[in-house]
Amino acid sequence: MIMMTTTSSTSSLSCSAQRQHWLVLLALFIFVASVLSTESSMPTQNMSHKERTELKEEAREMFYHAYRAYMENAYPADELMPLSCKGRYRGVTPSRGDMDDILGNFSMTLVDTLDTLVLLGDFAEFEHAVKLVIRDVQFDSDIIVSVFETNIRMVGGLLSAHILSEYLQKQADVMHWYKGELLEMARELGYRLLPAFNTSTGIPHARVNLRLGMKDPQLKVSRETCTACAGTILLEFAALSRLTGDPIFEVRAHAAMDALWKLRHRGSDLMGTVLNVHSGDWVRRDSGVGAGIDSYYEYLFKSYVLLGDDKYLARFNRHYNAVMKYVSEGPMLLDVLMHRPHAKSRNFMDSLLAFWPGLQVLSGDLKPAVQTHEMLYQVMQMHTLIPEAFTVDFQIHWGQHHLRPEFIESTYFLYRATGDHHYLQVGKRALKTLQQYTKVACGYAAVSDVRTGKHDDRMDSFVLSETFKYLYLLFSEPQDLIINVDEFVFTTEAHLLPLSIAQLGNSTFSFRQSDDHNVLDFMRTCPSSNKLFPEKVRKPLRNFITGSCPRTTGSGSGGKRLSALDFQASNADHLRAVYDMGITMVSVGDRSQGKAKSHEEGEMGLQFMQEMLELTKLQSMNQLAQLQAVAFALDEHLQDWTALMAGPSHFSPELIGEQFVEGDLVLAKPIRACNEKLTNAEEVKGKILVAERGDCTFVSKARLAQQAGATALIVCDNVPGSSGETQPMFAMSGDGNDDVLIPVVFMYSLEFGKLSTAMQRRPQTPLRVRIMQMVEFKRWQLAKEAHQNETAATTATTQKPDKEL
Ligand code: DMJ
Repeated sequence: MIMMTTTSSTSSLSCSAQRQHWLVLLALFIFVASVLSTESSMPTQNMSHKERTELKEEAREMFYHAYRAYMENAYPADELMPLSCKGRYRGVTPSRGDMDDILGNFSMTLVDTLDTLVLLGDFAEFEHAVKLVIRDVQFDSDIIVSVFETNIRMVGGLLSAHILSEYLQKQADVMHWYKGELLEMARELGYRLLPAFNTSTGIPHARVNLRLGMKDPQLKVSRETCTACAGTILLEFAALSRLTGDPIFEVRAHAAMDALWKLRHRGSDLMGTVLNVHSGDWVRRDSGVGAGIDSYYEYLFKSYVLLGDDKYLARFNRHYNAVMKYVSEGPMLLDVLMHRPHAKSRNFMDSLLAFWPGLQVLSGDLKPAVQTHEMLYQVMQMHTLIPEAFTVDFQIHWGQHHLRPEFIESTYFLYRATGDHHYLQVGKRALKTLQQYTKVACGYAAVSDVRTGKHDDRMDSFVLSETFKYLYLLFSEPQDLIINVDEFVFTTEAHLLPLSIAQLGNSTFSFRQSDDHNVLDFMRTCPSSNKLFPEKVRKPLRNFITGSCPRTTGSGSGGKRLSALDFQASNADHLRAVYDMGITMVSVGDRSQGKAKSHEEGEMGLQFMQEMLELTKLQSMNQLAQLQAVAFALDEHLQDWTALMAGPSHFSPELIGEQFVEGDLVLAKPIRACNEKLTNAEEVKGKILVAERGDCTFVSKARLAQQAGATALIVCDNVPGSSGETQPMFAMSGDGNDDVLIPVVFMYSLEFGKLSTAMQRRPQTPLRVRIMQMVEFKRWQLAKEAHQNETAATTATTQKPDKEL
């Protein structure tokens, strides 16, 4: 899944100007922490065997409720639409855009689900389903599909079903008619994906036409893919090669992994999220462990486990250390820029990263796994279902819930590693919540917004292949399962590939299994509950979320939130509002308690407090993002300046430290700056150009501005009402080329509206602005104020003797 910024057509260039004030403090502030511990730290109660068995059976029923709904109402479609209670077919059901690249009209949900039937011990249904797949599923369709999704869901599903069919033949004396048909289907599908690997880097295209390969005219412009998309191939392709004896798949997948490894940032060891498959240039340099990257890291580690090649462990360790150094912040995992790893690139986390604790468990790093899992559990309790994305203060960023497996997957691995019944209780809560909020008459429905609980007509195939599988596994005991899951690697889609695949070897692949890294031993070295006490790790985090300061959308009285910049200490309403926020202002009346000696010293005290507050703000800004500022003077004499928040870009030079660009503003004509030339190019020379978002890429607007001789470009949003106060600021992506030499910044509509109002106020005089780092603007202001205060103090002292005389 790649996150993209979107454009829409309307424009908003005006909004009432609002004067911003720096904080003026009239009393000494004492902050009263309003963080109260609400939960006791009682250790988790053990779950009885009876309850655990009941939950296991409930998980099984959940699976069948969804499976039957699909088989009876949707099969042979790829997915069930649980609200319409019918199948979703590519080219027939109204398109959802790129999201439909998952669908290939190849009965995806059934193929994805086959091995879950075996884990549930339902051999009869498994046999029936395998026969259906062999009879009905075909791949010769003129359809463009996602290479990544087709690999993990279809190739992985077919392979694990093949492996389990042969296993059942031997162990359960069934399916004697089976002659490897599923493996042949996997091989055929593998061949249909191969044309995507014909790139100069060896990194596969994101999409391929099942029948025409890359010859589909729609794929002519294809060049961008995500790191996870290209780096989540090897497990399935290696298994395919080892099982069929045809090395091509494994060779191609190794080459893709090698090419990706070369693209890591040599300084930080981090990867970006989107890249160009031909040039190998990064298109998005955001680096985290969630959407766009997640399973690349997972496959490095699991390739080592499955294939025994030490190089993958070494690579995983390099990336892992980098992630723990730059991305991990306590229990949180926050994206940074791969080339500027100390700069956070966004202030929200997506739900896909919930797989990370499970991977940490497998790699043996249990403590941070326990911590991140605990944070996610609290997010779940706070919003009932984990939203698709949530902010650093745990508010909803994207409200959808797609019934994803990642959190339950990590819960399962943590339980296996620790034996701590807390994880059974977490699983119970997750299960009951799914029952209460997502079960519908025809299966289980995703939720379009966890705030309203409104259902979405969508049940992805991973609900059956992963979500219910991990739930069932969590509550089952080894004797409940026909296979020993410890002898298998779970792919990213939870398909089972046996560790014994390594022994099959491959004629073209040099396979080394060193004594130092015995795979089975390694898999079993996870610390056990005897040595580690997850309760102790979780306990300090119990109130992690309740103890943070959630972003409020309105004041207690229902009005707009009072921001620090608007605060006026002489305003009684503001004083009441800060009091309501838990800030107590105490007027100290007794010298023994620290009363200022004189009015002047009181003033100094106030200044000191003000500086402290400013410094705190500066620090948090530094941490959050490399925020840019578009500053302009509020008066004609350029004395009183204010700054508006703006976002940087990945493709233009950064303004660092004291660097700034100052100039008069001029609006692009046409305003979107997407044509070949600006009609007011002459006027633009030497000025700061403003263009509106939309119709073409950010970087092409930048090139046009540069061509016309602008000294900088401000891109303003085209979504009315958008603001950096309510949505995260981001860095604009480029196309991997470094030809833009002027600074380019982005402003949301509300912020730009203030600039626009200032321009309109004096239509005859061009508005002069300064683009710089926000943190530098604050420093500049502080220095200016300090200088003014100093001058005022000197004047006062020189006047004093006269007065006293
Ligand atoms: C699944 O298809 C896989 O787990 C993939 O790696 C990530 N996304 C979905 C589930 O959320």
